[in-house]
Amino acid sequence: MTRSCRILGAPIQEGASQPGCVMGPAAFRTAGLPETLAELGWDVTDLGDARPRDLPPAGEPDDRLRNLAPVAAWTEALAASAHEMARDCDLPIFLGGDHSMSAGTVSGVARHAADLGRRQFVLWLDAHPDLHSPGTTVSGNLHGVPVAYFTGRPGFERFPPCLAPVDPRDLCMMGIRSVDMAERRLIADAGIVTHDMRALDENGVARPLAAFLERVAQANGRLHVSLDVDFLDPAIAPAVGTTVPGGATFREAHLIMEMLHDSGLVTSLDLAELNPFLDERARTVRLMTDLAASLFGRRVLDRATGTL
Ligand code: NNH
Ligand code: MN
Ligand code: MN
Ligand code: MN
Repeated sequence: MTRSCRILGAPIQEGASQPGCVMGPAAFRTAGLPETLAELGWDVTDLGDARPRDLPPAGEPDDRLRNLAPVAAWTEALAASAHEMARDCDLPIFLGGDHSMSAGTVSGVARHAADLGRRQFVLWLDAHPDLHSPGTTVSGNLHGVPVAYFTGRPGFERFPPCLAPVDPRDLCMMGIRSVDMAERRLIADAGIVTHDMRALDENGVARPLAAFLERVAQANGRLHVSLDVDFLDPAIAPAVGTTVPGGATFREAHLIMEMLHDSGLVTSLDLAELNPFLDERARTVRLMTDLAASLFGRRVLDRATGTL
């Protein structure tokens, strides 16, 4: 049976410190992402780009939190779209856009899981845990807060209410290697399963991921995957404002996507933080598109028969 995918651009850049993520959705389309997924046998509909109905102007120079009003407006708009898209297709994709987009996308898909009486799991692939609250962020950049928002942490009074918070125990983080003090405490206190880069060096990606997927399957959960470009090593993925050395390799990232495909568990995907202004001959957007293709079923050899 043909599976359906809807694609929505989320050209938000107000959550990041540097401009450029606004060009992310256009770069993914230029790289042929919708066509690539269609060639893999998916029924693909590109819904174009989202935009909040009333988008407050960026910049509040007196405020410690950069662009709070526009990020809150984007959160509301993306949550509404994500809720509908989760209902209307098998696997919605959200093309970022900086990672503040995920406050909206994850809270929206989690609402649909709650409608179905199912648990929403989240695989967070990132150099950063993005667990700050407006009260703890040091940088004031709101791409550092989406996980705290969609897990229902306090301090988000100026955001729309998070209607179906994700249980922090249903989160799994991989690739983490830049953690601020407040986030460190929260990871320990909330019991968030976190495979930092050292853990991946020691254990590889396959075992920790298989264990998490087993938990999702046992719970009959739905699974959202949020892929931040800076999960990848900057040597292979330079198009991101917050590069951190020592990230995932090409094969580690593809293996994760291949295993996710084979699990059949993924119900939504974010491609976040692509800043095409910082790319080199489109290598990052091509790699991100190829990773999405692996998650949607592209493979080297058929695992069952060993033939091409
Ligand atoms: N923790 C830092 C901050 O709050 C970095 C967040 N930047 C990201 N997150 N790119 O993925 O500013
Ligand atoms: Mn992030
Ligand atoms: Mn619903
Ligand atoms: Mn990051």
